Amino acid sequence: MKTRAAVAFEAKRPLEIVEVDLEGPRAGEVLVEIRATGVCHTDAYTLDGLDSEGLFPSILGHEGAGVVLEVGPGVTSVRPGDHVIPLYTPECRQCKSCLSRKTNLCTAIRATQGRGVMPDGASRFSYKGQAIAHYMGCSTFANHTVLPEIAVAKIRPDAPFDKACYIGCGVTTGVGAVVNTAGVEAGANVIVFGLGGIGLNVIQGARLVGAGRIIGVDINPAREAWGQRFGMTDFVNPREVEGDLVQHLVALTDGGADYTFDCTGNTDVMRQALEACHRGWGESIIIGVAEAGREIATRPFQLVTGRVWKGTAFGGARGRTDVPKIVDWYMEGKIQIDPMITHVLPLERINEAFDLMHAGESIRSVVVF
Ligand code: NAD
Ligand code: AHE
Ligand code: ZN
Repeated sequence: MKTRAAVAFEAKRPLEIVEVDLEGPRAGEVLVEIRATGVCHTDAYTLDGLDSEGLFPSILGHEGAGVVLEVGPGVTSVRPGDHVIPLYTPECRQCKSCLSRKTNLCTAIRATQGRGVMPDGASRFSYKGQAIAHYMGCSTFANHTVLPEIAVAKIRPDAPFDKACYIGCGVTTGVGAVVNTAGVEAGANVIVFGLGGIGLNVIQGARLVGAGRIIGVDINPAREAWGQRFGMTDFVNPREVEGDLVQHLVALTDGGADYTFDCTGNTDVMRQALEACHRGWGESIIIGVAEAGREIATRPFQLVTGRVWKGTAFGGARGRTDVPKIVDWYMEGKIQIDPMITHVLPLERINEAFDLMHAGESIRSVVVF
């Protein structure tokens, strides 16, 4: 079939809206009509050529929601008409990782996903006879995409696509980092570095679990009001702090935070986040994705004295199990999504979503088909 897609033909070049060819689902696969997709900073990072796994040409996008149109042989868990969210972290429930119960990082199809192809080693997308790579196993910047059955979460049909799509990455990542990865307790003090599409969800997750002080740190002063809307109790703009930022945060939290979260992708900020943790028990969770070649550093003494450095992907969520529950939380009013979606654009204007993000003007842009 033919479908409309925003194709990344080259790094650092705007996406081009073209009609691409898409092969139908093979065994264990589903064809999904994407109705809406968010634009996450990770899409921008790959488009900017900063992703060591970045492939071109490719169809980016990993934060979508849509409807199953067709299923391949052997598919049993979804059928045509089902509403689904594509999962860049699938859940096969059979691999060593899924069975370990220690991680959400299913390994069933990670190798082919990283090479931009389906599990059989081939792409389903092409343009003028040339293969186009899938992205993070999702490629939601296309009106139709093919996904392995294990990489779709079936969701309730009354959830609006233009909001539910954000649960495909940002909401689940931020809220899940608090609930699943850190396990923040009621009353704990939390510092969130970077109050964008992910960081604000960390803040609302911290409020959800009853955290004590929730301190937001951002170089964009406009983010103070945003943080307050979702439960932030204090705001720190590093550019307005006299002296050392870490010392300032440690003083503010009576010796350091119980939990800190990096939602910037900046490795210098990751170090600050670790060192702003309380001696003896503070845990710092890396969410941000750093540019290829960057490394983190700290004095080992920071860990010897009890601080813990962790990371999280997709908020530690097991997609097919947890995503439908997060959709329920949204539909029941336990978490907010609508106010964070600052811009809604047609596919033809998708490049504006990247401009708005880089200018610090959007929290989340959603593209509707
Ligand atoms: P965003 O652009 O919406 O937000 C980033 C925020 O960080 C902005 O508010 C910006 O002003 C702030 N910031 C930048 N530099 C800063 C600094 N030095 N100090 C303090 N604040 C600073 O991006 P996003 O969509 O929220 O994504 C955030 C990061 O999380 C990205 O690196 C993205 O790739 C990553 N991410 C990771 C996962 C995961 O599963 N681990 C999932 C989604 C996104
Ligand atoms: N391709 C990058 C890694 C990018 C990365 O860490 N991605 C996160 C999700 S970001 C969503 O916005 C993730 O899920 N990581 C686990 C995994 O298996 O990719 C690189 O550095 O090569
Ligand atoms: Zn993302």
